[in-house]
Amino acid sequence: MNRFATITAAVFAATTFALPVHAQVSIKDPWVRATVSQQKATGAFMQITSTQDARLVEARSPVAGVVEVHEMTMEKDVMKMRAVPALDLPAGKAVELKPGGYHVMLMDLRQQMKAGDTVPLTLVVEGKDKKRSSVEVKATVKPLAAATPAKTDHQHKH
Ligand SMILES: [Cu+2]
Repeated sequence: MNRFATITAAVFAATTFALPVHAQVSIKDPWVRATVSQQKATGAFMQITSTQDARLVEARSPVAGVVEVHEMTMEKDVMKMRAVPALDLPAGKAVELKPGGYHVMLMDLRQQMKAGDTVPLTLVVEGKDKKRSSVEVKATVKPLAAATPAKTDHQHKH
């Protein structure tokens, strides 16, 4: 019991104090979009703030075979996603990963993402000195409906 409590505390501490010497990275509101059964991919979203200039260079999760940092853009009314090699985290600026923009793409899912579940993510952040640190994140799975970005035009019934 005590031992478990200690481990839990260590995990939470890591979320904020992963880079005590170089930069501190904090993660706000991490969440994962719920999936339906057989769905093989989904996105993880959050706000990342680093105290010093850094870059998000890698993400991992035990629930997915492949994890990439993606950027979503609109090209001629078509949503396109592409993997980015790194996401800049300018000092003191909250970088938002959200539907329709940057996201952590979870692919080759090993299980269904059910609302209310907690998904562990590991973010690898590289400082200016090229030193890498990992940040442990616990993301909450949110239901599909709530997670869908507002597109009222498309949802109106005429
Ligand atoms: Cu994607």
